[in-house]
Amino acid sequence: MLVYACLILLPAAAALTFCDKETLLLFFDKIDLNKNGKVERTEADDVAKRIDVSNDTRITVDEAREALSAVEPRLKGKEDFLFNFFDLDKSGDVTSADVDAIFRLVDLDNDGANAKEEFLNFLEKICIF
Ligand SMILES: *[C@@H]1O[C@H](CO)[C@@H](O)[C@H](O)[C@H]1NC(C)=O
Ligand SMILES: [Ca+2]
Ligand SMILES: [Ca+2]
Ligand SMILES: [Ca+2]
Repeated sequence: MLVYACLILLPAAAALTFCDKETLLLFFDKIDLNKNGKVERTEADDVAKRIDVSNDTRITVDEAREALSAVEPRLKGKEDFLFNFFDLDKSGDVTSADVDAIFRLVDLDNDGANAKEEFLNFLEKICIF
């Protein structure tokens, strides 16, 4: 009952999904550029800009395949998983709308940053491991 109550608070786009937790946490640590244990919006936007090779403010799956492993070599081969995970609205590209949605879902204390604990909490709700 409690689990059900949590799930209906999430938008359909963030429905239960298979997750590679190790990859997600590796990526989280990589986006946390100043290593304070939280992903601030500016950090998320900076990393998104690096992956957005064409500079059109949207990340395509081709750009993810091309540029993600430059952010962190160990993410090689995980590009499609990460792309699909973060394309929350399933529009076929990762945009600021997806990043907005992630922050709304993860940043429960509303301080403008996704703390690692908040991120883990989010994964517990939506991931099948
Ligand atoms: C995108 O922006 C970066 C940084 O400003 C620049 O180095 C790069 O050449 C730009 N790429 C394109 C395709 O315009
Ligand atoms: Ca940080
Ligand atoms: Ca999207
Ligand atoms: Ca927070």
